[in-house]
Amino acid sequence: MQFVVLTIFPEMFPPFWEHGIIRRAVEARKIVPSAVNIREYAPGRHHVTDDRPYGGGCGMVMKPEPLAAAIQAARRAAPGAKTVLMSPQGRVFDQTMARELARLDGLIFVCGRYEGVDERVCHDDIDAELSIGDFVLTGGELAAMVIIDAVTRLIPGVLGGEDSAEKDSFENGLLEHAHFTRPETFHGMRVPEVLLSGHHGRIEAWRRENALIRTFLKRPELLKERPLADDEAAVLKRWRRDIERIIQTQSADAQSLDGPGSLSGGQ
Ligand code: 4FV
Repeated sequence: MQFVVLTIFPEMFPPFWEHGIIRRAVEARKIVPSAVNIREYAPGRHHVTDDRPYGGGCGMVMKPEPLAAAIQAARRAAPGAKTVLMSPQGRVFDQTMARELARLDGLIFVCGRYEGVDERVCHDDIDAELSIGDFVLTGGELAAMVIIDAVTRLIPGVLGGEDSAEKDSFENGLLEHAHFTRPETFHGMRVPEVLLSGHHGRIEAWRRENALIRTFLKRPELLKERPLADDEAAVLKRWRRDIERIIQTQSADAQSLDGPGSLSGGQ
């Protein structure tokens, strides 16, 4: 998969793709990334890429001509690639979109700076606007890195056997189960016994239940849309029974405590 990043700070990217799994993907030619300086497409001695906003106001806007020329050149270098602008107005990136993008031949990232880019670039040269979240960055570069990272690890063969995307959070709409490694006891906290049992069936059941409870406790909204598998429904029913039993015993104790003849003598 080809990644072409259009930015006025191309030097930000090599440190990113020269480390870890992304570096391995480059060496295995699973991805072919390049960062291009938009200034190279800005005429004149100063290669100006920004100018004051029409209508006044603070900040600067990125000029359309250098961007359009840089995009045309990138499209020649990466035929079939989708051109995406990183902007807070874009569709918010998530794991579902990461899976979609990982199926493409390539992506051309337009990284804005200042107040943003001239709107006419969006009209002619941009296939989609993407956002990594409802907050404002100083530039689109970090957003491009986030997307390159999340997409690259989904390209078949990038993640070795030891770490597979199948078990990812959000992969099956749930958060991932808890992870433990040596030592067995840390700060008095022991690793759940079942994980030491070597009993793969019980371990797998524990991990599914643990993923369900973590999702229920941390991101309950994720469960709302998601159909429940039979074993998950069984787990939730068992919890509900346990919770109801606790409530019953608690209220029974409370009555025994408060009722006539109780310690409090029913005051
Ligand atoms: C952003 C985001 C983002 C807006 C103006 C760059 C900045 C500046 N990009 N997701 N959130 N971009 O804040 O993608 O040009």
